[in-house]
Amino acid sequence: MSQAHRVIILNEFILQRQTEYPDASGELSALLHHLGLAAKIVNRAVNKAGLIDILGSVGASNASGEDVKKLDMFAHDHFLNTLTTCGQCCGVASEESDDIIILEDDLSRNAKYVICIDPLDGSSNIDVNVSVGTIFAIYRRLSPVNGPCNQEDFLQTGRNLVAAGYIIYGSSTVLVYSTGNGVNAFTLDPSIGEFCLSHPNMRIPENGIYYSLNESYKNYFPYAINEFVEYCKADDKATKRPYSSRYVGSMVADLHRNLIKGGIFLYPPMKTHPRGKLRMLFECNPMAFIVEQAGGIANRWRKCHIRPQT
Ligand code: P6P
Repeated sequence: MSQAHRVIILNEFILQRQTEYPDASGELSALLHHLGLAAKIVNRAVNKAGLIDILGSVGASNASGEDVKKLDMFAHDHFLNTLTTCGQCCGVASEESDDIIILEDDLSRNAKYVICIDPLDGSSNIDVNVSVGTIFAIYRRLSPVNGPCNQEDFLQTGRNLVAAGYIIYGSSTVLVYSTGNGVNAFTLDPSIGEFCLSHPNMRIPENGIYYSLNESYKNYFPYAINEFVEYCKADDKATKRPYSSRYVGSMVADLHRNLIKGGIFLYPPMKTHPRGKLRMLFECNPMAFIVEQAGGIANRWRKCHIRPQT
């Protein structure tokens, strides 16, 4: 088979990239491999969600006050189980867990990485068969090895990220990640059960037509945001803009589209949420890392200036 058509599977790619770092120990490679393994298990459940008793709510809410779906907890349990047994991280912060999960076994307590994970982002879309995703962020621990990790290990700036990525469970299941040297995406081939390199060295297009935000909050947005949206909608003949609105309500799906087609995704702060809704640890930091690694720009809204609507 010609080199051009040879399939490169995730684990092969991870190991190939590891050779670029002579002093790499292989721990990060093993961690990424195990995330891919857990993703396959969650993917199988997401694809069967309508057939097995896994839809609907567990009747509880998470630390963010969001209704926890059964599939949220399934994803949390499987990613946590994989991360606990792989011995490559000393702790996990999950959006579905109120506290950090400290891994104390001999192997894990010596591991040098911690991971923040949103096991199933966009879960409000699960019951209506819209794409959802897992988001992960990997940091080097600040606490000394051979002891328990602590909160400071997780509360790091996004600039300290060692790696980040997401898995989108949609019409196909795609794992997208970066270790700081570009972004690569792998599409799951169910016939062989492997994530195969499908989008090498992803770059956000210079120009994109999509603007993506939940316009129902228009009356709560900063004035400048509404000005921007009106600019995109301007429809007089002379200045017809080529823009189009797309909003899934699942950050992974909205950002994955923009990564491939170009465009802007916004979740502005609002009068009701002056610091915005998206979680810094589980959504903003990892997704901003991916966007910037793909040549895009990511920005956190510092202050919420609400000018009176004229
Ligand atoms: P809204 C999902 O709950 C999420 O955190 C992101 O994935 C998504 O972009 C956003 O919230 C959707 O929020 O308020 O538009 O439903």
